[in-house]
Amino acid sequence: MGILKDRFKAKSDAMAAEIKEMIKENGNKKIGEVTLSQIYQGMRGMTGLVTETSLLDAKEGIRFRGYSIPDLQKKLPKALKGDEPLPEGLFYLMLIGELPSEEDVHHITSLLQRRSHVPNHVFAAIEALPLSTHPMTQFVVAIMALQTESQFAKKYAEGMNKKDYWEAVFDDAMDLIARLPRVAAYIYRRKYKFGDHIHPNGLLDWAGNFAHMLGYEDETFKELMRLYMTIHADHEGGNVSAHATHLVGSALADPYLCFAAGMNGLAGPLHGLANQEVIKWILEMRNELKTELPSKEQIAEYVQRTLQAGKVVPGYGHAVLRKTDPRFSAQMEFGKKHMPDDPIVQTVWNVYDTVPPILQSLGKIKNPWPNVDAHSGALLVHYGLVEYEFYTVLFGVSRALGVMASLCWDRALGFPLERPKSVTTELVKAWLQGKDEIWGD
Ligand code: CMX
Repeated sequence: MGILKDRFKAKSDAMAAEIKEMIKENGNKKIGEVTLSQIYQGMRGMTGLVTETSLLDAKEGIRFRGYSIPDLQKKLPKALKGDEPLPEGLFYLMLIGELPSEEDVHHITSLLQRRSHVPNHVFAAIEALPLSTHPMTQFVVAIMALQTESQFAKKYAEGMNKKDYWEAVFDDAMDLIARLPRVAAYIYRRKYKFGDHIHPNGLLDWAGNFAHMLGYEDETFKELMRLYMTIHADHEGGNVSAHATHLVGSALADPYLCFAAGMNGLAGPLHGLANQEVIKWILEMRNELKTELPSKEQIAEYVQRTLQAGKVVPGYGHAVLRKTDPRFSAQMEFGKKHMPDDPIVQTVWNVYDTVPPILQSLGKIKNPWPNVDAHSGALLVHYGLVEYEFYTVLFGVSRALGVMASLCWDRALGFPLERPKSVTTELVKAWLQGKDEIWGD
């Protein structure tokens, strides 16, 4: 086995033994109660999953193995002359649970380079789709085409011992992460750059090479990709993309099938598609108002019109967070450092000054603050990546790091099939009248 696999095996064996003991001693202890509104309203606040890679605090934001985004920016290894963390380092942290050394990160970069070959039939599957196909649909089709390469699926068909599941999942996870930038860049260049594809550069890090294959050679764009790939990677386990990946994996579907499921969820406008919706909304506002830099008064009026039309203000609100998303703040810092005078970036900041009090005044929105998607598009537009329908694919490439690390843990810890109980409203009504009970299993 390789160094990374050996370390993961040692960590996960120890954790599996600890959890077994913990369940034996404490398995009947109760964690909270479930209310009727929770089962009707998206299970908000209901603890029901274990995800080792990161933890979301409503007031503080995300921590990856205990480290906040500013911590990661300080403590994770960086590219030569770079300031932003290398996402390979975050992957190591999520998988192993410890900060990586420079050498560990180089090891992951070269592992990913070695595994990055994409078979021709994957490109053929993408080419079979009309050019007008949404990039997220092309992405999911490509992931499904890659599934022919699954080690887990092959070994399971041959009759694998359940003790070996984790290793086949680990191999698939690494292969998938390695191949995604090439697939995503292919979709981008096919759809928006007349199929003028760019070969990978084996000397670059994972995110730097992704930027290169997309066709953006500016060093600060590469830095943006390193930051972007780091901050979008994981947001604990209950969000739609992470939960869908985990749920499908619980049926022992291979990592390609699981990741495709997660990406179908990410493509929803209340989740990852919000990043395209934000920039679309800003561009429409600028067009309608015929100005590059709308005033705060104009923005406030446009927000009211959006709400009156029965739409959400994209990029604002969150199911768990109750403050400005630190992923938004990290991107704002990047904007202040590299492009403080860009009108679209300034518009994002003016929207930030304007929207929260308006949403707050409605009285029903639990979190009036911006989430990660409120900022990302403006930074990309600055570098000329204006094709906003592609933005969720970038999010998806990054999200692979978190959900694949988690899937390795799921199989290493032997998590079973996920199968919560559902009820009918008929049963709920009978239960409210004391005529029936809500069965526990
Ligand atoms: N604009 C207008 N209304 C909003 C709103 C927003 N940004 N955020 C929440 N609301 C509304 C809800 O639609 C809901 O309205 P109804 O009661 O009429 O149905 C009400 O406020 C209460 O919602 P909530 O409890 O505060 O929020 P939820 O946990 O139900 O939803 C989220 C969270 C993210 C889906 C929601 O805030 C939203 O739709 N935001 C805009 C889309 C967005 O930015 N999504 C990206 C999230 C981050 C990500 O996953 O990438």
